[in-house]
Amino acid sequence: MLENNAIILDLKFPRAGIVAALKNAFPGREVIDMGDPANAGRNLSDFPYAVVWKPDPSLFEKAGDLKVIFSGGAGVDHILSAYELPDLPVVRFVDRSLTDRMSEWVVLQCLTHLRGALVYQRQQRDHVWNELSPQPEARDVTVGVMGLGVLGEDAVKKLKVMGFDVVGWSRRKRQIDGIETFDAEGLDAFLARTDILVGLLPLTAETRGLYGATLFRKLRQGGALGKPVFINAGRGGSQVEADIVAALRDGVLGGASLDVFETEPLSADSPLWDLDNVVITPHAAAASDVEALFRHVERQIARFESGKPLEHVVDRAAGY
Ligand code: NDP
Ligand code: OXD
Repeated sequence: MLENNAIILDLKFPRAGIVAALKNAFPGREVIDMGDPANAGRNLSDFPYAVVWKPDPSLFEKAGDLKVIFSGGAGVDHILSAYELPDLPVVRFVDRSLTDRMSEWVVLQCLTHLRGALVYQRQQRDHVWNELSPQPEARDVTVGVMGLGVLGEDAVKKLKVMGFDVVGWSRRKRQIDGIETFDAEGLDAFLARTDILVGLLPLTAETRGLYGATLFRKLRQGGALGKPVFINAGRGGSQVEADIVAALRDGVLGGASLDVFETEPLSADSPLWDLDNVVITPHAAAASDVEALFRHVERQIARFESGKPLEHVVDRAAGY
């Protein structure tokens, strides 16, 4: 057992959820909640654990004796890319509720584009009764998922249950029952099969700016939806928004659903807001449930303090 077993929290999440979840979390440990103004200026130099989401830039300098850093979300780009991090284990958040929510969002967006929901919404607003025909079935449409990690693997399985033809792409070749998979080398073949592209990649040096004009032109044209659709809930830094807008205007893409953006919040003057065939959600595809996050941190600290290996440790070289 460490002499000081306290936890620093620096989570830029809604306060009410944090305060409520803290009532029953971390028994027997001091929690220094940096969201509480009473802790401003507190000496953080000898605390072993930090749980962070977009932390204050000076946190890692001030907390010089950390042993483990816990990310408040599944993605870790908010810490890996922004700070000179000490060489410590970074544990990311992996949780059933987060995974389920992401798959709900992905399936919803694929069905939205499959069933012409945006067109029907406009028609309803204009009091127009007009059936879109022909209506393709899910089995006529290939959804290609980029990123087959915790979230991508769950999403491909649930898309399959909905009847879609599903293919997947990841850095290393993955085996998933019933899903044709491609590795990094197979990108062009994967894109040529894909009618609806779903991005569930982490943001790393390799994935930055990946979803741009060159990639969109490689997607299948003339499939059951006519034009390909781009859906992204990974990270906005992987997409080039000017290219998305141009591809939608030029008919290279037929639609898009975006939960993440190059800069968040999305600027009020972005042309994306006003394109008919675009769904925008405010980085809300799969929010972290704070109670579940604290339970996950408690489990990992218990492992760490009893000498067991931590789970979900980020590969710092790969960046995710
Ligand atoms: P994982 O680390 O479990 O999976 C990442 C996947 O991406 C792996 O399959 C990995 O390949 C693949 N990958 C990484 N880099 C490359 C690359 N250069 N080329 C090809 N494939 C690559 O992450 P999760 O599934 O848990 O989460 C994915 C991302 O989703 C998070 O990093 C976060 O950015 C985002 N997210 C967004 C949320 C939202 O609300 N919008 C909520 C939660 C997460 P391999 O299998 O070979 O390692
Ligand atoms: C995450 C996110 O990474 O919410 O968990 O984006």
